[in-house]
Amino acid sequence: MGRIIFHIDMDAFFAAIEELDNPNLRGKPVVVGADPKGGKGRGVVSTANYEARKYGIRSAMPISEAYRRCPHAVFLPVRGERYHEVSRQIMALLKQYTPLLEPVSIDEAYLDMTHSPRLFGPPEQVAREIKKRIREVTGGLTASVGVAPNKFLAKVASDLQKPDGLVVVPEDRIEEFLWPLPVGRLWGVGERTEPILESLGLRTIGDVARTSPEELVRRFGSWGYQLWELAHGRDNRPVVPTWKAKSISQETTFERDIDDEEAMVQTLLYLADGVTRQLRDEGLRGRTITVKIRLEDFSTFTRSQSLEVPTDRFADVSRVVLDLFRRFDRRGQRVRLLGVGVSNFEREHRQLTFLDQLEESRDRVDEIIDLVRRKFGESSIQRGITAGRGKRKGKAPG
Ligand code: TTP
Ligand code: MG
Repeated sequence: MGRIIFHIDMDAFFAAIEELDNPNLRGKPVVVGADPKGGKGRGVVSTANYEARKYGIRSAMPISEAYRRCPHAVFLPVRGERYHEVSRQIMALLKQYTPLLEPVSIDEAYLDMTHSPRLFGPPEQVAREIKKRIREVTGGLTASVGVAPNKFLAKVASDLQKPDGLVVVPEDRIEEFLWPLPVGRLWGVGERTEPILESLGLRTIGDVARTSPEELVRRFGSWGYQLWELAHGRDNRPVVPTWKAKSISQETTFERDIDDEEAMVQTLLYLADGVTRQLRDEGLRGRTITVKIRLEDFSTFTRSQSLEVPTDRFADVSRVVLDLFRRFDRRGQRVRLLGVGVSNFEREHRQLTFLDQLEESRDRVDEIIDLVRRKFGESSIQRGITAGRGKRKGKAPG
């Protein structure tokens, strides 16, 4: 049997929270991000609600352009603390469905539901229940859910009927689902690659799947082979819960390649904030800080620096991030993507929840016993073969 992966992504997350906290905003175009200063502002859009998207306003677009497109929109500053509070509520809820939960960003996570005891009945039913529970715990936010045999397909599926969507891709209908979709749905294919693929006569994902992999490798290098695999709906990447992760990172691809240093700095700080919050939520501290930069010609660079002392502090990470970024010479090129990561964790500092630890030590009896003893005291558990022999303290059972 194949896997059952859920991808859950909140709808217009920051803007939806603003609407939740201020119902007067409903029905109006809402843009969350930098201050537009009457069209002269610098920086970018964090997100826009669906009303504002009708004007073509998108995440990571210059705020000045958003203002030009819709000057009468309600422009609001980012309230990070509040959004993270809601994010934590949602992640805690999702964790009740499986410990194999991989948060990808503030409003998005993969769940491997294959062996989840919560998966009674058809996955679609559980997906519906999750959507309903998210609405309840947040006080009214909607999520879109994709259910599929792997991460790539689940992510495509969750995006397909946004907002408030639910799309299930059964294992035996992958081609039927995937092949009619435009190439832009493939990972890494954006505004710039799409025309290149189209010039080769490749408009749909099915077109890519029917091209020879050699041809794609010749044009795009090893990425071409990945494209071909994805076009066949193949993706073996496991869902990696944070407690198993080697690094925590977040990245943003800009709607258009950007040249505005201020917007780059704003984005790096946003990413550093997200990554360090995630570290703290998980009780992790890392020594190595990495910045990822993809330029307009797709060349991709990473720059890392290690600290003496592992950290989970925004101040430490953002300082190194900005330093690495300022030392990077982009030779006048525009920036397409920015990422921030922290790795090289100091394991002793992990403060896992008891259930996490149990899950991590599945199949390892010794660790489980150690764990229970640490938690509930030496005499709380005995191995089968030694039970009854040791000196019992307290009341003997039965
Ligand atoms: P997304 O899930 O990409 O966007 P969204 O939830 O606003 O809308 P959608 O319904 O299409 O999922 O990102 C989640 C939040 O992250 C978003 O509300 C704001 C923030 N964000 C930024 O601040 N900058 C960015 O470039 C992006 C993409 C998101
Ligand atoms: Mg979202």
